[in-house]
Amino acid sequence: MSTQPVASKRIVKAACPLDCPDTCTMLVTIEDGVATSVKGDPTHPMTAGHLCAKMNHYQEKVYNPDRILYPLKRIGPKGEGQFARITWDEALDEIASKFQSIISEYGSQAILPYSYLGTQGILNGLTVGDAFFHKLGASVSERTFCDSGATSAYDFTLGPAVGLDPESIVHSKYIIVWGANLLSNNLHQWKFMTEARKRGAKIVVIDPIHTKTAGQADWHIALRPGTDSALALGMMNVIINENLIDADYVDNYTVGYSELKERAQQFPPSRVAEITGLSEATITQLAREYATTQPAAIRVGVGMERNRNGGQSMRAIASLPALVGAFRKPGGGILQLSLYNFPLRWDRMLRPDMIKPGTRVINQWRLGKALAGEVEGPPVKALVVYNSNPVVSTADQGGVLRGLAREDLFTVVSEQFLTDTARYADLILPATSQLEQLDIMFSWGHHYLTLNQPAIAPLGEAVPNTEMFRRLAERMGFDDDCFKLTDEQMVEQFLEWSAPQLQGITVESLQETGFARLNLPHPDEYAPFAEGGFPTPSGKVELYSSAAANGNMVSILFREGYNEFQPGEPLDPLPNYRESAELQFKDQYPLNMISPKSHAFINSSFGNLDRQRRIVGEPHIVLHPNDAEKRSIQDGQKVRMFNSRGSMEAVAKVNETVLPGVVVAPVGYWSSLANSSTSNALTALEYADFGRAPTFSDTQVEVESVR
Ligand SMILES: Nc1nc2c(c(=O)[nH]1)N[C@H]1C(S)=C(S)[C@@H](COP(=O)(O)OP(=O)(O)OC[C@H]3O[C@@H](n4cnc5c(=O)[nH]c(N)nc54)[C@H](O)[C@@H]3O)O[C@H]1N2
Ligand SMILES: Nc1nc2c(c(=O)[nH]1)N[C@H]1C(S)=C(S)[C@@H](COP(=O)(O)OP(=O)(O)OC[C@H]3O[C@@H](n4cnc5c(=O)[nH]c(N)nc54)[C@H](O)[C@@H]3O)O[C@H]1N2
Ligand code: SF4
Ligand SMILES: [Mo]
Repeated sequence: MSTQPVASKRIVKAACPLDCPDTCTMLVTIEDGVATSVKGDPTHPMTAGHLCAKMNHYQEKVYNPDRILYPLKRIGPKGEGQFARITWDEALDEIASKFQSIISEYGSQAILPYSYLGTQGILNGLTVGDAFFHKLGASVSERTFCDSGATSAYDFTLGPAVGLDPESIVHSKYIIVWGANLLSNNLHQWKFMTEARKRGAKIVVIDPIHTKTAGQADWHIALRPGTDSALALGMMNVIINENLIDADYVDNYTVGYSELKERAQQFPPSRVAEITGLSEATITQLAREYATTQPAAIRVGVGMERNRNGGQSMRAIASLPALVGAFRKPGGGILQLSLYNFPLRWDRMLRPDMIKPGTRVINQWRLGKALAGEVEGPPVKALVVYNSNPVVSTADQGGVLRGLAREDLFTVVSEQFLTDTARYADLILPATSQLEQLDIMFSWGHHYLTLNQPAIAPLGEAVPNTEMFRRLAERMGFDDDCFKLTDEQMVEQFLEWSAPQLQGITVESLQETGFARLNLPHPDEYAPFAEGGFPTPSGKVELYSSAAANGNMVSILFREGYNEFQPGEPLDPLPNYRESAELQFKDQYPLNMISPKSHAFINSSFGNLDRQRRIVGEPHIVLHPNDAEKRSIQDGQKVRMFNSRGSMEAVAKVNETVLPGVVVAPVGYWSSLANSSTSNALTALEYADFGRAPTFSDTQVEVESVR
């Protein structure tokens, strides 16, 4: 009798690594050492057994034959994608010797790191590498291209505070989804809203596009992009003049009501209708329903911050709940980033104490300018990119590509795939996927801490970002303790910096359960601001912000562990609306381009994978039939979209999901696969009003057919 080997099968608890608010808990099936399926954990209250179109078949991405699994050195011209395998030792030697010669000739600030959230683990995400570059004396990379304006505005108004537990939204009676496309970008929030609807709530979506989410709402309000602050001020005008305010809440828990009241008088529905393109009746009805249907919830996305009014829009929207007393009950208030409730010691992770005094700061949105030498200080001679694909995700694509093509620039890219950016690298270092690494994850869309346990051994010679920096630090001779910590020690250390929210959560307990709710009140009882107590200087909602009157701010999340105030840049202390400066180009470029997220990509990640490309379809832009007709453009036709900054080609989709005058160019397509530039070849470079946020929705363009 022969014995058949028994196939080994086990399930590993892991966490989705993507820059998505949902941070799902994943169950990875391992058969004979191979990951054969990745599914959502049914016991996680948000994940509830389902992942999304991006992660459902994650094992296909992990084992994709295009994965970069070994260090590579460029052997052809920059950008052509010809590389040869080398050893880790050779790669590290070359990096160390290039760094040393650049430092001796130009100084250490000639080295520029560039990273974001390809993975958002506490170990391998936003903070990894900062200590290394600070020790090296490299230029500091300022990461403000996602949510920094809205977060700074939120801090000014409510303090770095979470207004709502995402799960408590089941208790809301009125829900406004404001500039967020939940069904694509924050899928697991939706079921709490539909549960609220079953219990009688109305769901309103405010978005210039008739998105999937707008299609499922009870009411879609399609306003012109960049006019949200005017709409919110118009709502205030109605709420105040019709005496729908919660006077008791306003008296006790806000400052600056009389100033705000005066400002709101400048925004009667008639004026707001002209600015937003909405009818007066819509503005009035929205204000009345919102004020009188309590508890009311507002879920803000990042979508509405990306214009020159982004910060003031957030100030105005964040002021609404206090005016109507929405914070009084669970399910009432506002939700931006639940992240604030995680006891993240940014200072300990980002190590701003290691920055050499006087080191220059280069904002990531200006990478093209920095590479062209249009910054103060020494030229950028070395660029190290990890967790990011700036050719697709940053403005001034033409400038970035010209910079990356510079023969005298030494570029190192740590990647899983040969992205549009990696094609320009001199050296590529192979990065592990989430299944191959240990991490611990916060969330910006719920209150659960998740442990990502490694499910398989690293493929080829890929390493986690943490290991890459351990190797680089060793090669550069850095011997501070922080460069020697193992991943396991980093997880332990994170849990040891314990704050009340983490009490009772241990590595062992997380290994067992995969995730744990922070020690916070149950969502059914979660109303932390029922009686004020906001973490602002006054302890109240700052309708008038004295801090804003004194200067601008870049919030702690984006600025090396501290809130940076800029006293020289006073802001309007009251919410306001200004017309987009880009409208000066309206005659030549009459259409307003917005570039939202794609359903099956996450930023540019997955942009090279067949399964997701089939879902998203070929590179396209969406035009309103009136605008298409004026330009004799038919649905399905190839078009060129252009402005003074650049141009791209794509297929036109002509339909009424967009407003007349607006054109939609979803982000995430790879130039190398699209055979064309992509939306960031055209986007505006100016900063928004708050937090040096980008203004890429303030982009005027023209479209013509390609024959
Ligand atoms: N026009 C326009 N521009 C935008 C946006 C927009 O909506 N429109 N959105 C902005 C926003 S909100 C954001 S957050 C940014 C996002 O910009 P990025 O953070 O640059 O996002 P991605 O383009 O997805 O690039 C992430 C890269 O990291 C790689 N990666 C994944 N995991 C790892 C890992 O563990 N290690 C290493 N070394 N690499 C890894 C992935 O393969 C991928 O190539 O884009 C911004 N730019
Ligand atoms: N599938 C998928 N999910 C993602 C991502 C992805 O790339 N793909 N990216 C992740 C990241 S990094 C982020 S930051 C989040 C972003 O999540 P969201 O904020 O939901 O992202 P967007 O799709 O950029 O914008 C949301 C909506 O805002 C609308 N919008 C644009 N301009 C305005 C405006 O001026 N006012 C109003 N009211 N609405 C406006 C857009 O039409 C869009 O439908 O999603 C995360 N999740
Ligand atoms: S991308 Fe978001 S929704 Fe999809 S599995 Fe990851 S965390 Fe969940
Ligand atoms: Mo983002």
